[in-house]
Amino acid sequence: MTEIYCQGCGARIQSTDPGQFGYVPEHLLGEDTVICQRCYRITHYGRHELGTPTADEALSAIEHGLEWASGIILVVDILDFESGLPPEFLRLLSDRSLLLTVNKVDLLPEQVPLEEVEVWVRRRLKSLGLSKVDVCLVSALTGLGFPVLAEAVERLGERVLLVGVTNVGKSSILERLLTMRIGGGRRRGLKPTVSPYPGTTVSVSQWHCPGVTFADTPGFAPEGRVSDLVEPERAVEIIPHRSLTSHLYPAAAGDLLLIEGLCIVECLGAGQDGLLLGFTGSGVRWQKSSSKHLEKWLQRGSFFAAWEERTVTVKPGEDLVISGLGWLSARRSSFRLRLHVPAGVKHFVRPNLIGRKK
Ligand SMILES: Nc1nc2c(ncn2[C@@H]2O[C@H](COP(=O)(O)OP(=O)(O)OP(=O)(O)O)[C@@H](O)[C@H]2O)c(=O)[nH]1
Ligand SMILES: [Mg+2]
Repeated sequence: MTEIYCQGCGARIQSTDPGQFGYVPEHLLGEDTVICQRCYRITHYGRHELGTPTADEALSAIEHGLEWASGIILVVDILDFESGLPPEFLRLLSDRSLLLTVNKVDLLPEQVPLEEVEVWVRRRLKSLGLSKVDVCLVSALTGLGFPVLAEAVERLGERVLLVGVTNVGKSSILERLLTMRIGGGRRRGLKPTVSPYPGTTVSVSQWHCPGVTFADTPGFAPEGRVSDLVEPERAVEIIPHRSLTSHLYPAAAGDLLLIEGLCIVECLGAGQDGLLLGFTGSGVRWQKSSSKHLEKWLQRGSFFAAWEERTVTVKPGEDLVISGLGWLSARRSSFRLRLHVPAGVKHFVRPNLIGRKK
């Protein structure tokens, strides 16, 4: 019997185990069964079922896709840029030419010029040893940047693979590219399954268009993102979907900034009039307190098995990024900060993304 694959998530269709990916009840199996029950329920009811593929399953699907592909679109989320380029993932792509597609730029504040963001992206890539990649800034939500992306895709050959870490918008970008290539109607309403929960796409799904075949892949599971350490429902609140919010705090030694049980930033030292400007998704609450209450706040975050401390210096014009959560931008002064994060969470110091550049 020929195997059928779910067009939405790439899982092999089966009707033996509702607890596994690709399930379709037997009486619904037909020649044109192309969507599994999980994708149907995600798309129609916004449900999150059966979890996500394991990191190894995702990796093996990506490797399989890489062998097949003539060209690669590497998708990153502008709001979690560094987490989208983990070295262990880049090693898989090291001998391939890449079209880096920086998605979700609609979430940046309106006053941020995209030309400036592009310069910032190119500088960041250079510092990561990726100066040779082509770059496109897009929003799969609004369609911004897609004419340029579609033109760049023409140079990738006949087999184009979308890769990236989970939840950066690979399937959403593919959906827009498909609409540009073959229109919605001629796909009989079929589209790659998109959801706010990381880990939606399960395996490789291919989409044939005139002159090119696209393939979607599951997201590479990066290490060290706060959003991957919490329950899926909480992750959806943390990951910015509709907007980014900023929080401005004058900060001096002895101040604590609390990012809702997910991270505590202790100010050990700062110059005069120093300001910390925090950015996270709008579902994350911030609060200011004092170092003398540190123990109390750490205990409140005890749903994490362990916490870690890092001491970091952030200069004016730099951001301290907390992977999978957001970032703090130092203004007017250098800061000596002690970061309390759930064990394993990564942090980065980088030139600031938003605001005046040096
Ligand atoms: N604001 C905004 N949200 C976006 C954009 N692109 C995708 N999203 C949202 O980001 C979430 C993840 O999108 P997907 O397309 O499922 O991401 P993915 O990379 O395929 O995710 P996995 O299959 O889990 O690896 C969904 O809630 C999308 O609606 C964008 O340009 N702007
Ligand atoms: Mg996907």
